[in-house]
Amino acid sequence: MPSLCNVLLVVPRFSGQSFWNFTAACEVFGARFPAPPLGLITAAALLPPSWECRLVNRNTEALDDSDLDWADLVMTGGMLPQQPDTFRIIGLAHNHRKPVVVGGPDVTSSPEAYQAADFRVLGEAEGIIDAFIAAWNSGATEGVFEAEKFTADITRSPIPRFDLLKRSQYTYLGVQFARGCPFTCEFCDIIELYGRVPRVKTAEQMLAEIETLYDYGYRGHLDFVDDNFIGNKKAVKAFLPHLIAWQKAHGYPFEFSTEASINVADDDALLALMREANFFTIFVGIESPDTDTLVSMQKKQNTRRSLAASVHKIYQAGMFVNAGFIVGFDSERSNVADAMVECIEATSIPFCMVGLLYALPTTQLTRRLAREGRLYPPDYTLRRSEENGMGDQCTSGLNFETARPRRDILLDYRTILAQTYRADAYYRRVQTVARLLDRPVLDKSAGTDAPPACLFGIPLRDVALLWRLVWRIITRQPGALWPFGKVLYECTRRNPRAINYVGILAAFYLHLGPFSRFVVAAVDREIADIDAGKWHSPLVTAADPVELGRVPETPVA
Ligand code: B12
Ligand code: SF4
Repeated sequence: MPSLCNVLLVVPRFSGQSFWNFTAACEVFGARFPAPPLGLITAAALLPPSWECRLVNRNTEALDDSDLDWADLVMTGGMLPQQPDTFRIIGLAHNHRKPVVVGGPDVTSSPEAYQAADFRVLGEAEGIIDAFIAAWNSGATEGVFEAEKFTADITRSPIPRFDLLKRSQYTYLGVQFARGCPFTCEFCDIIELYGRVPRVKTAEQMLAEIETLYDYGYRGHLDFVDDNFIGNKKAVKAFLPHLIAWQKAHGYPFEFSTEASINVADDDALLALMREANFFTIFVGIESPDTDTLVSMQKKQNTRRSLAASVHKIYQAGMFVNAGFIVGFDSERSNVADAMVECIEATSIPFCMVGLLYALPTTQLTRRLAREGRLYPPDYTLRRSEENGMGDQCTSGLNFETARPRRDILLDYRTILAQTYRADAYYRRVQTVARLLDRPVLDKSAGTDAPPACLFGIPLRDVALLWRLVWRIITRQPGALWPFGKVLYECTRRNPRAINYVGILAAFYLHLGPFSRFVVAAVDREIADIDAGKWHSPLVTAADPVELGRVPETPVA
């Protein structure tokens, strides 16, 4: 007889204010949260079909007592900023006497933090979940199950349980083609969690996932959540023609985004394939404009090139670039603020995730800092995020003794944010994108969806979106109305195919403008605390005073 179990999957809340929550942009798109929990719904798909699953996402809805009463087992987990809420969920479940399984990247990186959970499933679930299921079926009430690293065969990964999602809650949905990345950036945990040899799904498997979403009626933005979509170029080039054929056969119902290393710009054939498949944006880790810093963080793929030329080439291939930048590296110089602002201007990237360096658990960086006696205890960040509602490395970074004085780094950081996210500066970059972005003309003739209702030839949905966007700019960001209007007007006349993307970037700014000011205020408070002698390094003890912001000369083991 098949085993029976009611499984309640609970997505923990992300903590506080974050660059990534995009609340105001979600409102424009009529959604509650940007992205769905792909890890949890993939794990759910690996459970026996006879087990019944329900999903509650604490970022979009309430977890009720009745949900917990229904469950035999609660499954939860996620990433570091979700840790505090995962602990809350464990507590709530235990109050209802329900056992809890925690899985996902954070428990994999820091299993010791989750001892309160009854079961911990570490690593990629494809490689280990069967061991947990067998233990549960044989009556086990606790256990730690650890997958062998980087060996999970993702060609056997099932179609995620997209049916568990309330799709209208999200601005976009995600799929995954590859796990792992061939590079070795010192601060990165991807290579420690998913390995350096990218493993990919088969084309049939990917198309089955995409077709499932299509059959559910989903259309629009689909994100390839890959660590580095082009990590295995040969495989991605073999896959893209299938994706293109599928898109053409279905009248291009999806437009894609992903994350890729900057060397994507070196490969014309790859860019052409991505264009034809209808990729419209890529997130690229630029990290620093300083070559020495890039070399010392082992990100050599970003050196020996003009970053601006590479980024503009991607615009001309039809995709706008979002980018990550980091402040706080040991080798950074005192001119970092000017150099980074210049780089952001020169590349004209509107959406820049400028964060403070954060030593994530299980990275080369963390191990080095620990060896050098510079790493702050893990509770440093959690305490800060709990106390101040701070959610990510914008406000909780620098969890180590910095090489340059901490105050100087913070000052540079706030300068970069303040300059980058002024409305005129942001929209100047949007204007360049609007001029350079060469979106393809897509043959949508094979589509079978009924044509959307239109007003003066514009789909009503787009009219409603534009209205919601403009209304919010008028009421919340009046200072951005003129620069936005100017770019929109010029784009309508010179490059109308880029209009949607001007709208998307303006929606992002509804979040990024106020968020940058929130971060600047938080940084100013920390600088004031340092000046007033109120900020203390967690490594400083009364018996062992260390000058603030100075690297100890004798490394502690
Ligand atoms: C897409 C993505 C994002 C997206 C959105 C994700 C979302 N759904 O909301 C965005 C860009 C917003 C984001 C932001 C951040 N992210 Co992120 N993100 C990813 C990425 C690239 C893919 C996530 C994904 O969908 N994976 C696909 C699924 C199938 O894989 P998976 O989650 O690992 O799930 C598998 C197993 O872990 C397991 N599993 C997962 N959950 C559960 C639960 C149970 C019960 C069980 C049994 C098993 C299980 O089963 C799955 C199948 O094997 C991952 C890296 C990666 N490859 O996963 C990083 C990753 C999760 N992010 C990470 C981090 C640090 C962040 C940030 C804090 C900083 C940053 N990188 O910008 C922010 C914080 C966001 C916030 N709001 O505060 C780290 C987490 C490290 C940690 N110790 O927790 C990762 C691992 C890598 C990285 N450095 O970016 N992220
Ligand atoms: S390129 Fe990106 S995913 Fe790859 S190791 Fe570097 S930071 Fe990590």
